[in-house]
Amino acid sequence: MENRDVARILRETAQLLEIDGAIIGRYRSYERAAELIDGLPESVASLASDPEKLTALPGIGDRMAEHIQEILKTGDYALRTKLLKKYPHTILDLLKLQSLGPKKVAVLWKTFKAGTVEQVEKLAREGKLRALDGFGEKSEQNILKAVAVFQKASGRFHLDVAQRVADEIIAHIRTLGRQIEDVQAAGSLRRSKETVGDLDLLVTMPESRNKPRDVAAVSDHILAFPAIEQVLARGENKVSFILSSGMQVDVRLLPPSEAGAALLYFTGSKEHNVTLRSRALKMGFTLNEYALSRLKDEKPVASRTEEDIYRKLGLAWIPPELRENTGEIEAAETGRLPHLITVKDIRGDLQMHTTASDGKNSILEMAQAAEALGHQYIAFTDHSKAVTVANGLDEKRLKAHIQAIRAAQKQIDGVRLLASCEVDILKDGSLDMDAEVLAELDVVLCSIHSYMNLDRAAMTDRMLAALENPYTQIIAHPTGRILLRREGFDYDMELILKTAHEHGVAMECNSHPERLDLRDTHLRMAKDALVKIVISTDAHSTSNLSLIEFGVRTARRGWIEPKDVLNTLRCDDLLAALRPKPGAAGPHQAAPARAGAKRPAIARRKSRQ
Ligand code: DGT
Ligand code: CA
Ligand code: CA
Ligand code: ZN
Repeated sequence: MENRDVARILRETAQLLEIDGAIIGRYRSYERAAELIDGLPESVASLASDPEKLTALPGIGDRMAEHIQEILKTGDYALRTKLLKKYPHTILDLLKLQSLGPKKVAVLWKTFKAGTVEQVEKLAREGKLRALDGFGEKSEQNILKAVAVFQKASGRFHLDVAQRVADEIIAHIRTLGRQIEDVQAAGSLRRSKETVGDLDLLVTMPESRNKPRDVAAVSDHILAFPAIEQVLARGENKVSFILSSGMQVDVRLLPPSEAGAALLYFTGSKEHNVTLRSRALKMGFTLNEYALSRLKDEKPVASRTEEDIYRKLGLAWIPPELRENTGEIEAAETGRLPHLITVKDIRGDLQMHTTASDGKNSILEMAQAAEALGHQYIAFTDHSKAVTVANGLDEKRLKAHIQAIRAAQKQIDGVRLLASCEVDILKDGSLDMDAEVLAELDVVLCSIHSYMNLDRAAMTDRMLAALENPYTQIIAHPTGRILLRREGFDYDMELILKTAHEHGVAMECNSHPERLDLRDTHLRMAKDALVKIVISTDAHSTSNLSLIEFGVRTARRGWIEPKDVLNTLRCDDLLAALRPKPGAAGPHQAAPARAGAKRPAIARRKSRQ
């Protein structure tokens, strides 16, 4: 059990006790224990194996130590379970509403048995709260406002949205000019997590401008950002607010001497930080958001840059995307950190749509936009006929489309145009296109768009059948998830990856911010299974072509290196590395004569590099 789980159980017990009307001292002791355990550098589970170590912690007496042992042993706490028989778990959400403390929550429960945000919202709307003791018309209004903020703020945001908002706020803060030294994003955004809960921004103030007056001026400016709905906190070194979109933003103001320690701390992840802190302790240091310091005399030894701190801990600097405590610290210690892929390594885009199916732009428009981005090749992957809502192509229309792609190639020479199709994988795993037409394509991409709720066994069989089809070269958005909306398919990922490797089928990392599929952890599994990756945009318009950034950032979280990714290769090498088509000679088929013919424009591009 992790510290935070133990802390959560203790904290919830404290909150439930407070609602239940327990005496102050009683719930405070749970609250304090929760706080202590949350900030503990070592695992409370391992501490607890020696009971004396537990009671040696400040504020933990014999009784609390017993409670903690119970939680570690049973995974829960009897008093909490008992209180949850009396109150629904959702009552804890009410405490998150600004303007509702435990006393008022208790009144709402006693009077109306109201235990959810929705129930309280309804009561406030109907004007039923104003008559209660301690409430009034004004508090009804405040509750409705707080409910709106809660509903929006309880959500998470797609990575691209968070990045865009962060860029806007950072640009706003930068207009302060020399009043600040630097401003950057930390938190899950810097780690490129697929969704972001809130923004954590760090503003470094110049050494000479650290007086309260300067801090106040900077805070004033930050809080003048237009879209602010509610200011949550305004202190000496932090301002916090909620935007009208519901996104919360925490901005920390710091001196340059602490910038590295703060960046490290607020980038997280929490799990990475916890492990770093126990490493520091073992080496005779303490690590917090201000500095890495010597344990014996509290003398700071590193704080200005992250590199300094990692170095003092005997570690190489760790890219933020890897900071999830999944082996990156060991890798940094032994010089085995991966050389992560960057956007610059990408030479082409292997999934995009045109007006032939559901895209917004023509073949030529997409090609010109891709050329402007510096791509050397792109594959057109319009949908096949089963996807009727996307105006999918049947055999006849696909043949005509292939001809249109060949014709467009005559008008453009900076980028090689590959004929492909996003071929639907039907319910039984067969492909939605005749073999004869599949044979004509330069690349065959396959994906699922129907019967998404098959059970695990059926979905696994369906995927296996698709992989076994000799034409399948790439599986696009392999789990079909839509972030914040739809879970991915349920299938045996390990078996599918093993089979993909056996057949030489590559897996896509779809860059669309609503997909990011394969996801980080699956990408790492794929890499371990020696499955090749393709990072594509699935662009449905020219502007979507720049989404490749988010696929690359997700791939970095999956420890992916350029050598793992097929579209870091030059076009001919890519075509040779794809699964050989039926009838092609040898394990590494020569590119089809048509597509393999060297074009002078490509040769020129190559020689420029
Ligand atoms: P999010 O906002 O849910 O997408 O995820 P994060 O990782 O941005 O989390 P957030 O905003 O709660 O905190 C930002 C970073 O600050 C987090 O990654 C690590 C650090 N941090 C925050 N609270 C704690 C804590 O209680 N203990 C430790 N060790 N680190 C913390
Ligand atoms: Ca955050
Ligand atoms: Ca935060
Ligand atoms: Zn589409």
